[in-house]
Amino acid sequence: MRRTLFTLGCLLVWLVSSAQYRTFKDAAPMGDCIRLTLDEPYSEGIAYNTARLDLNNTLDIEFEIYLGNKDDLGADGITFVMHNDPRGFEASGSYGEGMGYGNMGRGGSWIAPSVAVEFDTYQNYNQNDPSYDHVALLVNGVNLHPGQWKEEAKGLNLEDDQLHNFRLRWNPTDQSIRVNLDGRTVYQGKKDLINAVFGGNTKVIWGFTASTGRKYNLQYFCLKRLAVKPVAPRPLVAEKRGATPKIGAERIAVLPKTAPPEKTIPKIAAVEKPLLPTRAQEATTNTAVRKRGASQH
Ligand SMILES: [Ca+2]
Ligand SMILES: [Ca+2]
Repeated sequence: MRRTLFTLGCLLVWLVSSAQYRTFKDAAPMGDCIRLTLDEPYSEGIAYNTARLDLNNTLDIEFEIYLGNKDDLGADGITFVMHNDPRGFEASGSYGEGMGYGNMGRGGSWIAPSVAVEFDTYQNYNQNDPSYDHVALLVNGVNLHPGQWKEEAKGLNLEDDQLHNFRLRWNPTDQSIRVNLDGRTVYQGKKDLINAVFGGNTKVIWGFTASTGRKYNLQYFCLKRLAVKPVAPRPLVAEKRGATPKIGAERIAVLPKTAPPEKTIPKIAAVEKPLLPTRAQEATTNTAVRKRGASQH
């Protein structure tokens, strides 16, 4: 269990270090965040975490994403992607409406096999995009989406110069996927990712892609947290930075409130139930033993 806890701790630490991401094209570390596109036309950036995720585990991933400050003149958006593309950590799609994920015949190829969540800020009619910013689940590098999150978000503008909270949860037991944006559920469904998308493979490369086109915005993401929970009888519980440990949780890993500089990351503080008797319990037990001993003599 201690080894598992240590492994979990490592995963949490990885999230606070931008050095754990491979970036290429226009992507580059930017403090605790990673820039994906420049605030320029025809920019494209990709960032992949260096550790693969195992879809046999329950995943809970959370990031902050920034999609720019230009609405009418902004484009194109960000995708969060998990893939097993033969190009590995070099996999990319096209700029523009491809968002670095799909293939629009502008260089690159679609990333596949894959599943992605797009945060699309530019309407492309041939991709069935609505006139406002939207979120959709994409598969195998195809940007066209028959449906998207829209009903409650008409008029949604993600290019508002604000960070937006993105959370994705995956449960292999019931194959459920849930995506939240700023606390609201924007996608909820079931999909056999392991077999229907990844052909039985469970290890996937994961990260972000983004691009601009004729219109553009600065776009980046910031590291938040990752909790990986093996589907096992004794679950682990991972909490946000600075969170108060929940009473009753068997094992809790807590990160410091503020992400420290990369080279001074402290050890993860572990809170565990005491396995040995306390001093008070020992004293009581010893007294009882002495009394029993005295009465026998
Ligand atoms: Ca679009
Ligand atoms: Ca917009």
